[in-house]
Amino acid sequence: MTPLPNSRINRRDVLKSGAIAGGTLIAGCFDTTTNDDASPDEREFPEPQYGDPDREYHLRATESEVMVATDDPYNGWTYNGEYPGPEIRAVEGERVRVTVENDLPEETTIHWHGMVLDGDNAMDGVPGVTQAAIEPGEEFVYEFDAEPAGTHWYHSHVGLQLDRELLGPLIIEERDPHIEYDTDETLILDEYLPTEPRVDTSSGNGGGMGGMGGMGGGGFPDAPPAEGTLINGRLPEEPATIDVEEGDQIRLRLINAAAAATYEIGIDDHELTVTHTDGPAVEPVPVDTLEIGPGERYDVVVEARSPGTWPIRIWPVDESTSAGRALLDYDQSDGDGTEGTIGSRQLQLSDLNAIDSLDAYSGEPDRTIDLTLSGGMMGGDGDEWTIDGQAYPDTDPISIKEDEHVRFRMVNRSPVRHPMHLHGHHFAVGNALKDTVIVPGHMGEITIDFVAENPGAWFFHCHHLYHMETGMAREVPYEQ
Ligand SMILES: [Cu+2]
Repeated sequence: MTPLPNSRINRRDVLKSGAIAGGTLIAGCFDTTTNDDASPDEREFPEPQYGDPDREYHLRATESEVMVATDDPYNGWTYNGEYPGPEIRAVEGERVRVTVENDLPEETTIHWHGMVLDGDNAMDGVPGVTQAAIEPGEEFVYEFDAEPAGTHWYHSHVGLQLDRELLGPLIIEERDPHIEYDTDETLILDEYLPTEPRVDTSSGNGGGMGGMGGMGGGGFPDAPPAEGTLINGRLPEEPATIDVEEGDQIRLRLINAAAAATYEIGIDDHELTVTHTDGPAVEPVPVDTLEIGPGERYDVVVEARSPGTWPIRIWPVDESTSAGRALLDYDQSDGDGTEGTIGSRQLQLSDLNAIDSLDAYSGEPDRTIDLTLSGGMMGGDGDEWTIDGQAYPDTDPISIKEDEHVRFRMVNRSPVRHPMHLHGHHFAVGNALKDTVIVPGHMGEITIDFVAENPGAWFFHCHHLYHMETGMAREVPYEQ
């Protein structure tokens, strides 16, 4: 099934008109797991497979009050009334079952970000692609193998729900870690947005679109301005505290759950030794700071060798939003805050070297796909973010075949970062294995390589929620 030129199916128009498009045209665009004659509503989804789970969890998506600082509650949407949502934790290789109950006023799904879901495409949580969304009052049972190990997370994959606090940590413990540590703590980084999330086309906030010819003047879809930065759901006035003892090695699991912000993180007077990215292990590399984009995860080990109460600082890159803060609080400390300095060694992608072999990704690929990341002003309606000029859902699929070595060569013709995420696979980028990677703005180029070894219909998209929502996404189906 080669994509047919000039035969893009406008699914939005199909929906609008209520018409069912002709079978042959649809067959050219949708993958083989779907019904050839189906409108999106009638599409067939992969069949869920259930086994004998080792762990069971229950998540209820519900409207609830969120408290990020004393006396400052707002109405958000949460899992089980908690923000961040309850931790789901399992050991590598276990089978995990999560029953999701939808108590929201609209439909929802959950995506298990970082799980490759080998053979479990039906559990990927992409509405209209891998399942029909869960209607209000209904539930869906997800089940998956805890693979690969590492720091992952789960979140809603419907509309802008991620930015209403529908997210939580998903931690898969390694059976045989390549590093030693005494304790592990998860830090979830997020924007403080106490209002209903809406696509902002007013200002081009968050990246300075004005610098690009023809793209100034506002109107580019972006996130609404955040009112602060949260670490584990706390504003800096009442920060989350990590208790440590002198001499401990603390593994910090960093998850950027923000809808839009890329953050830089550093700890006063402490070094960060980077040990994992997006789950997979890397050769330990000491730095002072690192940048983490939406959807990305980094694990770092911090040696507690400087007693006191130190700020863990998170500051948004390229945005005027105020910084977030947590505390590293030593046992013997009197609790008074101490301030120090943060060095200038910033982690680079080229510093990352995967522990696992990258042999499968070496050599010439079987299929190379060039993808241009851009915005609608370059040729579309002006209110879209695009991949090769197309805005989802009015897009051709990127079809691949089982067992192929596939290469995506991305170039970013916009001035802002795009954290690109591929579902169902980890990919090699440089010498690392990741599932989300920032493509820098201003003609930044990133090449990823992956092996097509997990048949299904997968999603590939920018993890800036407002870029995804306004078009920067594609389906990646396996041809038969
Ligand atoms: Cu983007």
